[in-house]
Amino acid sequence: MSVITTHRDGEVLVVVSDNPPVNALSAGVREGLYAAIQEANGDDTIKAVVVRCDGRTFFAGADITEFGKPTGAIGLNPVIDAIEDCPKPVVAAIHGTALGGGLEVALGCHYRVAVPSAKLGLPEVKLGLIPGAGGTQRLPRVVGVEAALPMTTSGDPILARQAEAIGLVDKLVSEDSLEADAVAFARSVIGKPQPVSSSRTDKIAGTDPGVFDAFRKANARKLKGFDAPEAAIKAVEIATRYPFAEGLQMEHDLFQPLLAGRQSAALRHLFFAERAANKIDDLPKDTPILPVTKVGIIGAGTMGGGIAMNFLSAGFPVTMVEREQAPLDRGVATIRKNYENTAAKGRLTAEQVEKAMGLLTPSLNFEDLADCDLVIEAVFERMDIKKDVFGKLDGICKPGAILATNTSYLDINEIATATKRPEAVIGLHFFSPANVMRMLEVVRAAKTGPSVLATSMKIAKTIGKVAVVAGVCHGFIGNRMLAARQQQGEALLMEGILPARVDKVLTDFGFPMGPFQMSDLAGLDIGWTKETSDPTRVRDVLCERGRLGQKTGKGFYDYAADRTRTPSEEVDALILEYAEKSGHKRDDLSDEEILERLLYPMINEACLILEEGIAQRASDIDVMYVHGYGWPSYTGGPMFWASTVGLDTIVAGLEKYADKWPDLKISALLKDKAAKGEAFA
Ligand code: T1G
Repeated sequence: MSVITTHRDGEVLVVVSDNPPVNALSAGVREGLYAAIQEANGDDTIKAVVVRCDGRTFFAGADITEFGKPTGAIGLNPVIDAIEDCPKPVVAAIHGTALGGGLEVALGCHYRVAVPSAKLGLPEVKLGLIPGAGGTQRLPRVVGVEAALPMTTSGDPILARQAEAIGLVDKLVSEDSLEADAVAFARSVIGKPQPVSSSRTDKIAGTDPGVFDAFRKANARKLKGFDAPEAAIKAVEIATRYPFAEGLQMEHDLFQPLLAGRQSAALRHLFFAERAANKIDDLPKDTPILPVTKVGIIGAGTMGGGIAMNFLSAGFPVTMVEREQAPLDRGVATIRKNYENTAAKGRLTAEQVEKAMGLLTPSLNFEDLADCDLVIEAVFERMDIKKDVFGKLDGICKPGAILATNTSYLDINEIATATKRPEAVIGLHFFSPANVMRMLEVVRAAKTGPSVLATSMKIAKTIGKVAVVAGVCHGFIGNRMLAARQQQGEALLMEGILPARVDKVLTDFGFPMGPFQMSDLAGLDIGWTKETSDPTRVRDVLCERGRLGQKTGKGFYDYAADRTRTPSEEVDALILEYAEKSGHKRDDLSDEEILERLLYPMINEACLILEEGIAQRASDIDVMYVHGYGWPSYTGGPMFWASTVGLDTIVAGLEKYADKWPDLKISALLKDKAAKGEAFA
């Protein structure tokens, strides 16, 4: 059965693609589209053409699985040229997502109609690419530079209504009669002069050449380190300065090096890694999913409130429980403030804010959690407190309820012993700020039931999270690897390497912040108490001096009222004093050596995590670090990056610095793969 079929509706030829799951523009689709246009050209009884897709979406782009594997089939550019050159009006009928090559096909069409729920975008930059089939040349000609620049450089799709407003969509049609409405629209334009995107100049004439540098400056922070967005800006500028044919060639010349480059390999790796992370090897596909309609959150603090927002935004009623009225009121007010801030940026309507807030039921009474299908606790990170909470939940919650802990490192097997239903207990480790960070570490305990696990993974996707499954150990996957980096960070202090230098090495690598900026943000006193303070550790001494981080205006750094940070003379002097006293040889380390000291132990810890079966696969660890800890996505994540460095180089580095981490055990898996010249990706 061909993936492309055609049928007539009177004088209109309807071309239909049926290439699940997302109508990717694979070889058969391209060949079929081309043949359909030839059919239209050769039959005088055909006066117009409609192109649409069966299934859940319009073409969602080129077939990423075909990249690097020449298919011998016709390319996308000639297909789009054939559409555009067709002497009869061709109408794209869009539902779902018209993305990448899919939107480029639609731009080759003379008209575009869409259902209101459709989205349109050029997400190629998210794969380290730019549109490679004329998108950077046609889009500005249709919508202008001001709209084309953000679409091509962010890769974020726009809603059909927004697309109609900028002229990308000609008409919004009914959700229930897309084909019929598209055919009617096609009939209405028969015989009229048909717009050809590549020939239009009205939207780009007189473009101010300064707009491109202004856009670069305004987006410098967001685009830092990525190659593709700069290429996209260049390509859009080319569209305003060169004839279409030349521009198309120049777009190709910008596209090819990106396709062959490491950043695109890394980002394509992450694209498939994110989807692989959803798959749990030992969980049958038909594992029953438990019903979740009502959610309970215990704790209205930063984490509890942020977690609650995920469910409120997804339309779940949430009961949020605190012990006292004041923190409960603060928690509710913070949720409202966060929503109103988002609305002020135009990303939510006032009605949506009220709808979300209307789903929230604040409470001081644990009993109000009795009818929740999922309860998530976000109370203090102390085992005794967690076990007390789970003991209460065990007695209150209905049978079949999922009892989740947001702990970031505590032993969930032990927490489960506080209940008579360990099969209902699971870890849902959100990352702060929980309403923003996409990562969700789903921690399966020894007795977590299969349906509880499967339901948690489904819920993660429903609330827009990227989920990675972890086993139980101290710190699970993410924080266990982070501890390895933090330990080395502190060791570097003892060698007289100051916080600002350590942090800069990591921000230059591409992290949003380094270990000491992170400590100041999270608070130095996590896990610290006066009674157990260790005067030989810089962090403990800072806590003793009340330097707890941003929240006290000083930590490793000093902070102004607007939270801008400056190195602290007091702290730097203390560090140098400790370095002297500690007797550590004060090496004059290069930035490269500092980077190796910080990252190589993380790779080793990741390999130990894989050996112990705490993580299912190496690519899960890449997904975890990119979405949970800001590891620069254009390097592919820690395991992909380590593979590009060379696992033998990593092992040699670990051995070279062996005296710096006396208790380090080099992973047998890492050594074995290094010896065999293998990689993780
Ligand atoms: N090619 C091949 N497979 C794809 C694919 C694609 N473009 N998009 C999705 N899949 C697979 C995916 O791996 C998964 O497989 C299944 O479809 C469902 O995907 C020339 C060069 C469309 C919004 O970047 O954003 O066009 O795991 O789980 O959550 O200029 O898929 O089931 O085996 O993500 O409903 C540009 C990428 C390509 C769009 C649907 N297009 N896709 O999300 O399902 S480059 C993209 C998405 C290009 C041109 C350039 C999303 C989605 P499996 P899913 P979803």
